[in-house]
Amino acid sequence: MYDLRNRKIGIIGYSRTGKAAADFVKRKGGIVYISDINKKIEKELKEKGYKYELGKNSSDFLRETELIIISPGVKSDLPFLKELKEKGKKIISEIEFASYFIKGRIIGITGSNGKSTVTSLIYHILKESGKKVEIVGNIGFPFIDYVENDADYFVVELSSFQLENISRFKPYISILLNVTPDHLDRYDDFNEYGFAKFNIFKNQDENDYAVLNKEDDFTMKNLDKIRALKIFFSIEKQTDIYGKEGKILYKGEKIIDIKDIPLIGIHNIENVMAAIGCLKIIDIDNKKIEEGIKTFKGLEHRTEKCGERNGVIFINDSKATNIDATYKALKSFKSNVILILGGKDKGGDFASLNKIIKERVKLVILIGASKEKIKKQLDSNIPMIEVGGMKEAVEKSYENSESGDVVLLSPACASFDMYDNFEERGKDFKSLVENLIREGKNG
Ligand code: UMA
Ligand code: ADP
Repeated sequence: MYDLRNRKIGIIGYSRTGKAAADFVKRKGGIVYISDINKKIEKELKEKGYKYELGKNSSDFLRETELIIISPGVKSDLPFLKELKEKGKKIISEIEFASYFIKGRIIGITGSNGKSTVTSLIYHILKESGKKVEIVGNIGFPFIDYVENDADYFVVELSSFQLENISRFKPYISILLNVTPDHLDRYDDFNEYGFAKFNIFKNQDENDYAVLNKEDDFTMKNLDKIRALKIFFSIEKQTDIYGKEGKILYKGEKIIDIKDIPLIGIHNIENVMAAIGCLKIIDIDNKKIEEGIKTFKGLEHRTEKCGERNGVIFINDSKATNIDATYKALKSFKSNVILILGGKDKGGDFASLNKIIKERVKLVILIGASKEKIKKQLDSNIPMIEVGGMKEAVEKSYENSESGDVVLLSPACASFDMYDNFEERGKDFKSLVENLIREGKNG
């Protein structure tokens, strides 16, 4: 336990993470220094009695501080951070800071896609099994807000951004679901991104565990960097956790029939396998795992069925903010898909969707800021139309559909060109679909 009394703690970024960290430091008697490029937060900072600099982030303002907590949205390679490091300042992420104050064990979940689903599923089953457990991290609940709760396990969703600045953070169980291109607007290249994720293993030793995807190339190429005991899952090969004759097996024992998994898509079978790996390490019994999977509702905005009109099914996959998530969503439907694609590009290569689009998609509806780039990268013989916004996208999708089709919003892009976040985008889509269905009933 770290004594924060009268310690000068710098916090870079004052949004969800920074606010939570500042509240904690203040409560523990520390002196808070906030640095944020956003000028609009001055009133709140004054009221709280924090020291602050707004409109910029400078090394000069933070020079008096002893420890600096950096928000995940702030890039780690900014010049002022380099200056601070040269002055010997310790810069850590909020998950590292939080880990100094907990008694329970950390289950860390990272990967390009599936983190929130697996984090929620593990939390659900541990809770149902009577464990004292908290769900925290990138999923939207800053870890530091929960450190004083009495928990056996903290199930922590971890982004590559959070993992960039750790020094002692050490999960008991680390899960790496997959490493596929994402956030290439923040990283120089794919390797840099992948190795940020690999930081999850950095402090683990032979007494810890790593749950790994045998089908993931980046993971398999870098196994030598993992000291923890390895447990593998695979949808293709026989390994610790795998599928056989319609069942998921753990070291030969049946856990669940695949048909009983209430989530759509092969990617969710992988997610269930990863969760099983973790739950078996902490000795949850097979019956509880099976029941927990069956009663897991899935998360909003992830291949979520949100309506049907005249045999046309609408799926909201607004959380698909990168190419692989959209690829996996398309793999979940055999054919007759009308795909709504586009938004704010994160540097992905849309050409890698050409093959699966040709196999399964009858029409692509392009929306958002990346329309032109996508149009250039997709093969010109793929039927595509451009629309002005989500309302038109939903209207056109229905006009062009027939019974048996699936209208899939799976944008492969961030939402920030049109919305505040992916949740708003998904909600907008769902309410437009609801209207369409209501119109159908009324007329
Ligand atoms: N800021 C600066 N200087 C900069 C950049 C930003 O001062 O150079 C300031 C901004 O003005 C703002 C603050 O920093 O006030 C923003 O901080 P933030 O972007 O870290 O946002 P938080 O609200 O603290 O949310 C973060 C995560 N956001 C990001 O990683 C971008 C949330 O993940 C997370 O839920 C939350 O912490 C709680 O842990 C969101 C996310 O999009 C969901 N994550 C990415 C993803 O899932 O793909 C990684
Ligand atoms: P994350 O928290 O990593 O963004 P989510 O569980 O929120 O993951 O899912 C994000 C998107 O990725 C959704 O579109 C979802 O359908 C898709 N997805 C979920 N699990 C996987 C997986 N294992 N592999 C690829 N895509 C996935």
